[in-house]
Amino acid sequence: MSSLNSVDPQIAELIKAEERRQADTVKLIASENYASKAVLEATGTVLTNKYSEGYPGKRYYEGQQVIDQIEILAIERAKSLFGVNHANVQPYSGSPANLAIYLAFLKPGETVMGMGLPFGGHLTHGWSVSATGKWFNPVRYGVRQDTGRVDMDEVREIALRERPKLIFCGGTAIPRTIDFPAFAEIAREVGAVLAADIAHIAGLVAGGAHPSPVGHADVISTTTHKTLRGPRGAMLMATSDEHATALNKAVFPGLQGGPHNHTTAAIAVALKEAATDEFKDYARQVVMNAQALAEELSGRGFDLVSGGTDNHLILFDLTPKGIGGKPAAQALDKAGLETNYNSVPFDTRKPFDPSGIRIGTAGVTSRGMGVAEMRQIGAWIDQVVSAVAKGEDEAKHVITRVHGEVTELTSHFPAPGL
Ligand code: DSN
Repeated sequence: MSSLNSVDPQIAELIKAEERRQADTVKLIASENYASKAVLEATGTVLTNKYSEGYPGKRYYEGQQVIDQIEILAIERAKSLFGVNHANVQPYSGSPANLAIYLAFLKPGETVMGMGLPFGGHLTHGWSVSATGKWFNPVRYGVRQDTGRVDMDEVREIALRERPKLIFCGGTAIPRTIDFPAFAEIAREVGAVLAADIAHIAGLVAGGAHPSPVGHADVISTTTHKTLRGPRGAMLMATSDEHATALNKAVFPGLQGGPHNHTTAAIAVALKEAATDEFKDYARQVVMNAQALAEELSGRGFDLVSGGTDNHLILFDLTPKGIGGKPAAQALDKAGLETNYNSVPFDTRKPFDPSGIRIGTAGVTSRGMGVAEMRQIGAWIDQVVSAVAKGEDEAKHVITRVHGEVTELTSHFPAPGL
């Protein structure tokens, strides 16, 4: 970063500080990962200088000789990796990608059915504070209180009653396998478009560690930076020409201007990496690690939503531990264990001070950590949470000790890209 160091040493120092923080921390945020050095290099290039409104072969600016090739490579790699006929790699991130689905298939005021945010859905699946909840008519499904899992009979009942034009499956805090065939059957029965939001599990789908929505969902939306381990970005995929045309028009000119070509190139790189056998092993290990960590936490008295996990994600309710999710997450962060506080289904507390914590194993698995390290991390989470529930003095001592142990562990597992 020699130029950055001399032009803007303040920003250069802050970037270095963030890199050190990422290196020394156990990243347990379920939606984050470490992009490879190759992905990072592609994002920091002259591609950022170019405007390319339109699509390959049909642009509104000249000078697309190289950009077209890059975007075509990204599209072809997405199609081959996920087994779809069409891919749009231009959405700036997950929320714009999902908004494009609305623009493609719904008129304002029409009905969308999605999982409620506190049950694990996403804001853009029709939650009230989102444009998607304000401009459309949202109806919601959740999970059963006794199992913590989606009840497909209930989903069908709501769909038959409300007749949504669009159904979203998938979300941001779902620890269990998404039943794409069952959602597809319901969508067909009520004549709705089925959108599978696989943002969290895209890497697992690509690596064969979660069933694919292809052949079931009409459209698939994903971010590219979670388990897929690419740059911040998103993609929309479809099998039929008709859906693909509608999505393309919705992304551009419907919602966006020029695509971020540096991101497109980095997406292409990440898709190439995700097509390797090594990535398949990674995806399998992410799930094995999550299951080991879930078992450790469960054995230590943590109340896991749905009792465990099938994917990379674990959501737990701290009510039995006598502490809220927020103070627990803040204490864990001080100890070098990075998580996020999160609502749990049927939460009685507010979203900014909820009962739960959400964690995931995508990042730690990218660093090469395995089951033994997951058991250690589970023990640290328990020690910090139990200490902070007892009071500040006890917590200080434990946080200092765990922080030292975390730094020692992370020094043996260098993170990709750092
Ligand atoms: N922020 C993402 C997540 O953490 O799941 C969703 O937008």
